[in-house]
Amino acid sequence: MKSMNIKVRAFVAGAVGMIVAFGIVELVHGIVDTVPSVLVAVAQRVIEFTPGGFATTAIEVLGAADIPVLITMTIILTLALAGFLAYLSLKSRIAALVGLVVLAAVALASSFSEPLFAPIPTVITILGALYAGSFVARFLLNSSGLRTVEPATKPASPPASDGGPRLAGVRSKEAHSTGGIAVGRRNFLLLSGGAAVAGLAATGAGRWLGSEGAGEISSAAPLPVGSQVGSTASITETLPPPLPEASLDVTGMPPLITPADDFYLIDTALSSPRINVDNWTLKVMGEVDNPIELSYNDLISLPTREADVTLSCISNEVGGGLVSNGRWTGVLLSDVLKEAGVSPEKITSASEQLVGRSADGWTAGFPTETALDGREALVAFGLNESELPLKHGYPVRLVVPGLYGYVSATKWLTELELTNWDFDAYWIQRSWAKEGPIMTQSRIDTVAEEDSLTAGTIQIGGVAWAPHRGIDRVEVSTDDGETWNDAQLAAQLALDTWRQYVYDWEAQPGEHTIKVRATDGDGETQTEDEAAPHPAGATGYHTIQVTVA
Ligand SMILES: Nc1nc2c(c(=O)[nH]1)N[C@H]1C(S)=C(S)[C@@H](COP(=O)(O)O)O[C@H]1N2
Ligand SMILES: [Mo]
Repeated sequence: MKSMNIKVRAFVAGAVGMIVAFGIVELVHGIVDTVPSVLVAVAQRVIEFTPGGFATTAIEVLGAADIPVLITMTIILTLALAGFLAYLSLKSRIAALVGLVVLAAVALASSFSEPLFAPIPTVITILGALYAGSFVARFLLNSSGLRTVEPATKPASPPASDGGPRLAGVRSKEAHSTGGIAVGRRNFLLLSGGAAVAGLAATGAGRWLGSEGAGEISSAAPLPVGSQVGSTASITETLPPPLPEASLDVTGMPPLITPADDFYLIDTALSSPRINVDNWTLKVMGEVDNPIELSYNDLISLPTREADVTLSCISNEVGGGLVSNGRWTGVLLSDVLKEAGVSPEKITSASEQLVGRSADGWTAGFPTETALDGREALVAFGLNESELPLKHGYPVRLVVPGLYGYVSATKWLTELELTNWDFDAYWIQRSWAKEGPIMTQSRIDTVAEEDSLTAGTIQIGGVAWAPHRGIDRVEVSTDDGETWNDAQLAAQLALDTWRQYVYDWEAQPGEHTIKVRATDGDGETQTEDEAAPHPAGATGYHTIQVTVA
């Protein structure tokens, strides 16, 4: 059996030490909410510090996969770095120590930017984990005889043939009187593997414990409204179930109201802030007469209502899935602002922007006017008659009809600030358009390019949306836009929601290019000009090519 190269052994020892360190932090994080996951924290800082263009591309390209990809990259880089440091420690303890201090500094700084962290437990955990990790790495190095063998005690061994120093301990076990328990490759691998498994098990246990806790925090429980002891809350306005006429019975049509589990998901949070509703407050501050801080009970004591609102992400491609329709429960944003003394007449240039800020420091801003113009902008705490799911902003978020999520729909909401227009919120700083009205769009849902179609009646259907303007007309073309046919429309559920359409196409065999276009309630037909999502939202007609047999 050939000995393992020194470099490889040192590298493995360092990486294994890091796995152990990660395991310790993850385990503590799973038990203690206020000690952040250092992995998530570091990856989160990477997201925040990457230039907008890159972050944006990553989000567009990777979509929901951005989280696992980023975490995996962070893990690989950190393990590689730790391996290198272990190797470096063979040549210069000082250099390795400096590297370790830098690692500790990065871990601490990243964790300190996480929402809801507690400084002292976090410092103890991170330093403890790094100490334990380097102890394990050192033990593994010692077990290889790498760190303890003095040149004088080296047994006579053939000169290294690969240019590097040969591993002394591998062939001669008696040589290490200085404390190293020299082991062969098999035992080294066993020891390393054991330590790595322990680290991974700790990580798994931490993840499991953490997810248990998250389950308790938001289990999509029924809304607490009206059932809170000592609360005056009651739903003052509930909506009747959607009329049957609002839904078309066509195979492949998305449900009129998107189930919470299927609601599209976009945010920069690698792990959702876990907020205890008993400690949660909403501050209304900035240029207001009467700054206030509402508890959850204060909030739900205001008149509550339901509203059907379609939410869309500006990153949605034409024909894409980053759009969903929810039945939201909440308090009118205008009612919350009124509590702070805000009224339309008092808006000045100093207070013309309303900025929502989240527990994780994310921001979104839109014209204050929009909150007061009569639309059902909500400080929402419910989705589809249940509490907001953790990922969709539990306990409280904003929903503003007609605006893309990036300028309006702050999840895990903790602050509303009235300020001037100069303030640039999160995605504006990263080069997206300052204002984000949702573009009129339509999508073909019931027919896809890969479907095998046969001649006869084919139902081309889907959804069209222009939140707060409504949809007046949808047309379908089956000849690449030469001629257009009016689609049948379902009843409009609300001005702020999408609308289903269907066109019964008498299909002939051959190749066909199908297009759809919608006209909003103002009589404006969506533009044919194709634009990418960046910077102001995708435009163009959803187009598919089909073959009919
Ligand atoms: N705190 C926070 N809120 C946020 C975001 C975010 O990154 N952080 N993303 C916004 C964006 S870009 C969109 S499109 C919507 C998406 O809401 P959803 O995930 O509930 O569909 O949330 C908005 N609210
Ligand atoms: Mo978005």
